[in-house]
Amino acid sequence: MTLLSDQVHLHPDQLAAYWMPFTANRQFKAAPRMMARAEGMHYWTPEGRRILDGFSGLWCCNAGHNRKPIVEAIQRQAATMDYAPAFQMGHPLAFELADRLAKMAPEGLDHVFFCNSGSEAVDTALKIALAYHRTKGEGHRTRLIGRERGYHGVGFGGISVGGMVANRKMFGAMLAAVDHLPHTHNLQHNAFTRGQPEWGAHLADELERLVQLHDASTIAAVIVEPMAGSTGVLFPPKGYLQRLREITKKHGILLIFDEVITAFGRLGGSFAAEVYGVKPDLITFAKGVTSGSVPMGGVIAASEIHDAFMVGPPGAIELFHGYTYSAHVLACAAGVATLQLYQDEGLFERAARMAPVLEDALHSLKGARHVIDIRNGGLVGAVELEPRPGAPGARTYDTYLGCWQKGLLVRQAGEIICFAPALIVEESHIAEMVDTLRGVLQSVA
Ligand code: PXG
Repeated sequence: MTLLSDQVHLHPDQLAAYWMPFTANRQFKAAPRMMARAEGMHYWTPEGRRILDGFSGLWCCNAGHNRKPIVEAIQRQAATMDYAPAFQMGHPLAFELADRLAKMAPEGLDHVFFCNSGSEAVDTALKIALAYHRTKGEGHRTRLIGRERGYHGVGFGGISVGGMVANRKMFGAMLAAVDHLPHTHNLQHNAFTRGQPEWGAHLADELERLVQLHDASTIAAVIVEPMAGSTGVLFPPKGYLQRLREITKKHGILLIFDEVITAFGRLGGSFAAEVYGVKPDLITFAKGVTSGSVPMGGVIAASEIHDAFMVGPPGAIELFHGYTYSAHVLACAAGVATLQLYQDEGLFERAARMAPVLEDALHSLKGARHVIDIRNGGLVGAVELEPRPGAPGARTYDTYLGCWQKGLLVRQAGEIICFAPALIVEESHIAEMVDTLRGVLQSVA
C-alpha cells in the first residue's frame, strides 16, 4: 500500500474526503498548501521547500517544533502504556503535570481539570462556574458575560460567550443567558501602540452597567482573553483587567481568564495573569501546554472553587464532567516534558528578552504600504492593513499568501497579519519575518 503521506502531490480526488476546519475548502483544494516535516523554527513542504514558522503553528508550538525531549517522552510513553481510563482511575503523569501547572500558576490557583482542547477548556470553565454557584446555594447565578471580538473556541458555550459574528450566526440560539462587554479595539486612540494601550480602561466599567441591567445575583462569571488573539491581537488597555477584577469581586462574580493563547511564555511569563498582575478565579489553557505536540487543554481553579465541591459523602462524584481523554497519558507525557523544557531553557524569560526585538522590528514597518496599525506585546505582533475598498480581507489574504510563497508562515485574521513565533526565535528569524512582510507589502495591490 502506498501511503498518501509519501506522495509529494495529491490528486484532486484524494483531497475530497477531508472537510477542512476554518478553511476555504474549494480554494484550498484548488491550490493546496501542505506541510510534511518540522524542526525548530521551520516547516518543510512535501516538495522540500523550507518555511519559517512565524506563528508557532497556530499559536501553540511555543518550544519550537519537534523538540527532542518532547518527542522522546511521547515515544517512550506510547511504547509503555497507550491509554488509561480517565474516570475512577489514574496514572502518575496526570498528577505530576497537574502539580507542575498548579505550581506555575498564580498563588491560590491550585487545582487542574484536564480536557483536550481550548474549546473543551472553555466549556469546562463555564460549567465549573455555574456549578460552583449552585454548590454555594446561589444557583440563580446563571448568566455568563463574554466580550465582543472574544474567541473562546467552538463549543456551544464558547461561541455563546464569544464575540465573533461568523462563528455565531449560523448556529441558532446558543446559550440563553449571555451578555457581552464591548471590545477594546480603537485605532483612533491606540494606533501604533507598543505594549498595552493607554486608552480604554473605562470600557471595563461597562460591566457595572450590565450588573445594573441584569442584577449581580443573576451573573455567574465573566470570561475574557487577557489579550484577544484570534480576533486580531487586542492588548488590554492599562488598568482594564484590574478594573474587571475589582468589579467582579465586588459583585461575587467569577472572573475567568481564557489563556489558551497567552499562557506558557507567549507574553513573557507563565500566564498573562502573572504578566498583567491580575489574578482570576479560573484559567483555561491548551495549546502551549504540550507545545502543540499532543492535544490537551484544561482549567486551573482557585482553591476556594475546587474546595466548594469537596463536600458531601466521600464516595460521591463531586463534578459530573469529564472526557474519555481527560489527562490522556500521551498528552501528560508531552506536557511534563514541555514544561521541563520551558524551565531548562528559560524560555519564558527568553520570550521577555526577545519581545523588544520583535517590537522594534515590527514597528519599523510603520509607513510601509497599506499599514494602518502595528501592535505588539511579548512574542505577539499584529500588523493591520487598510482594507481594499469593497473587498474586506482580500488584501490581507494576498499578503498572507505572498508570505507563504516567500517561505514565511504568518496568520491572517481579517485585516491583520499576526506573528507569534516560538520562544526559541532568534534575531535573524525576526529580521527575516519582517523583511519578508515588507517585501510582500510592496507588491500587494
Ligand atoms: N480560547 C482561545 C482564547 C483560543 O485562542 C480556543 C479557546 C479554542 O481552542 P481549540 O483548541 O478548541 O481550538 C482558542 C483557539 C487563530 C486561531 O488563528 C486561534 C485559535 C485556534 C485556531 C486559530 O487565531 N484559538
